[in-house]
Amino acid sequence: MTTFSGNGFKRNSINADTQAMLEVARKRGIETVWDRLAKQEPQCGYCNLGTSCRICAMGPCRVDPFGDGPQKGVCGADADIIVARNLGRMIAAGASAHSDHGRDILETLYHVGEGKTDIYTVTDSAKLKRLAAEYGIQADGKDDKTIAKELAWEMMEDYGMRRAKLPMANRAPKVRQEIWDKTGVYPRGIDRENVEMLHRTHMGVDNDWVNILLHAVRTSLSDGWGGSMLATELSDTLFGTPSPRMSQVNLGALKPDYVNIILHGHNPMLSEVIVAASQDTELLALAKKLGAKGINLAGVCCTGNEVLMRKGIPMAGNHLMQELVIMTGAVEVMVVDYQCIMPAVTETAKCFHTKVISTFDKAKFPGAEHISFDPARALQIGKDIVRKAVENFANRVPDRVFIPVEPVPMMTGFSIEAILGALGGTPQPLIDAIVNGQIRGAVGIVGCNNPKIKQDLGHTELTKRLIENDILVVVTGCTAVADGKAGLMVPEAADKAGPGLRAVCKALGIPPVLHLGSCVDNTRILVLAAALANTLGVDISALPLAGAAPEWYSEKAVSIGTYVVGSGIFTVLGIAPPIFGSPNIVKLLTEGLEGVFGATFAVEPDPNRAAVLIRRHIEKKRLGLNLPAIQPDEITMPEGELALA
Ligand code: BF8
Ligand code: SF4
Repeated sequence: MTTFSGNGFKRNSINADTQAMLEVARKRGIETVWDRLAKQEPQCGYCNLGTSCRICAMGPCRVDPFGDGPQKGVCGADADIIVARNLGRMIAAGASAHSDHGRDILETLYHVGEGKTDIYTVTDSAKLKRLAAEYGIQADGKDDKTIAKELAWEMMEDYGMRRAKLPMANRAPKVRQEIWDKTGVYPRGIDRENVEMLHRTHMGVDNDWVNILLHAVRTSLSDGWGGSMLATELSDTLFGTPSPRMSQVNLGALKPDYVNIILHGHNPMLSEVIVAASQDTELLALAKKLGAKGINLAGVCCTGNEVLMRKGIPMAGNHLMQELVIMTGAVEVMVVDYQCIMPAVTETAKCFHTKVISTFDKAKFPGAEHISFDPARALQIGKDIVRKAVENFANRVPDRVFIPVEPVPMMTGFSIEAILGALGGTPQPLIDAIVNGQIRGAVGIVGCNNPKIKQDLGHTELTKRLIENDILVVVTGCTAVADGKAGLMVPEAADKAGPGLRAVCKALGIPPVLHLGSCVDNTRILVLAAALANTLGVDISALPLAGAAPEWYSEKAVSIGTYVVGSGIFTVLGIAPPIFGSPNIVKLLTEGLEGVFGATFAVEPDPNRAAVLIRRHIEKKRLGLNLPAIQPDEITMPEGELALA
């Protein structure tokens, strides 16, 4: 597989802020993720193919499917079994990460119900009541606290083994649910599917690679239609359902004369409280006394997306920016919760006055100060953290502060409720625009940064090609930050879209690229797809939709990609997953799944080529629905030099 780490900062990122900070890193001899990747190269070929196994102590084993080396591990597992087991475990880890995040939010809802928190409350009472109805809870005459407690108690069952079916999976079209029933992948308990995945992939349990992969799909569905969906819905219930608003993105989100606090990770519980604590008059007065103009918050990764969507807090950067943010010398505290936080951040912080504060007992970082988060004392903990940041402003070295760029505006806050609101309350105008061909279809571009691909190139090039082709793009996670930095998420970016999409965006005053939130909020895409399919009376797989993860790195992204395909949406990956040691599994995932779930994966690192694959797929689906369409094979691959070459 081609990698694009290369030498020279311009090969590492398309962004001026990244390039400027990499120059700082070079001058000061600070190691970054790109340096560490270079030291790892060449990376293990067996691991890249997915054919190494260290599940048991008879190993570690490697099988060599294309050479003269061993064809089986010590236990007799061949390439198919080893690749399937490894992939199943990746999906279980990703699904567990999302779902355990959901569990933390769920426990907070329960605490709210019991009156055991100092700040949390139900913010979206209407959503609470809708969820209660979905779970068969009688809400009439009950106050929000009582409903919250009863709903949380019911939802706790989603994690266990009493359910035959996860209730929120019922949001999928009936015909999709029948596919899940027929193939035996209808998700039951969230924890159950994850534990069963680990059980099946113990040595000597499930040795049928197809059977392993079917359970991997079931596990991912328990994430998409379970743990992640619950995390999104309950975060909206507690902290408010997002609505469109303007904010800013890139390293310019830091302010030179302010106390800067970076919110990094995924769980919005603490960051929401820090937003409140940063407005505390006593702390603001202290900041002024110490010479700061005020207290400024900025996000990194998905905690950033959560507070950007709901509060308009600016976003300093996506995944590959986490070390570089500290190198501005302008960060007093980086507060971390969990997921995607490189252990390297505490090393980088040692070169500056920045304090890293870890907050969840399940995610400790050597070199960080740990303040144990407790929902019962959340506001007090938030204030303690903000105070530490304010006091640390005194330790800042002004000569070292370097914020290389001005921030770029971006529009955020497109929950499904907000999208429907912009459309006048029903999905019909969007359906009409798709039916008449003004909009050809819609694509969710999601996922990470990966230093193997020039930062943000995959996201932004694919996005540009799709909107030029009148394809509406919805984004989450690090893609949202990439497209925001590239100026694609303001209403004026409609000028970069094809004529049909441009007209729709201008009429509604929205960008051609809509920010749906963090990575758990990919479930908003499932809900939107289900709503469109249900309105049209078809399955999700019949719709002109696709997914893409151009720069993915995380196990969570593998779970997302799998539940998206398992829900009937074709998905293109920009980084090859570790499956190519098993031609059988490659064939199943890229062709065979079509006959089972009505959707497949494709792997295409070049965003221009990925755009062509997606455009062809969308036109094929349009033909299937008898909508005006172009013959898919009339859409050709671009000639000449590829964008990534
Ligand atoms: O959950 S996109 S690098 S930050 S894994 Fe992580 Fe990937 Fe970013 Fe959010 Ni999602
Ligand atoms: Fe080797 Fe089999 Fe053990 Fe894996 S499970 S390490 S292939 S013996």
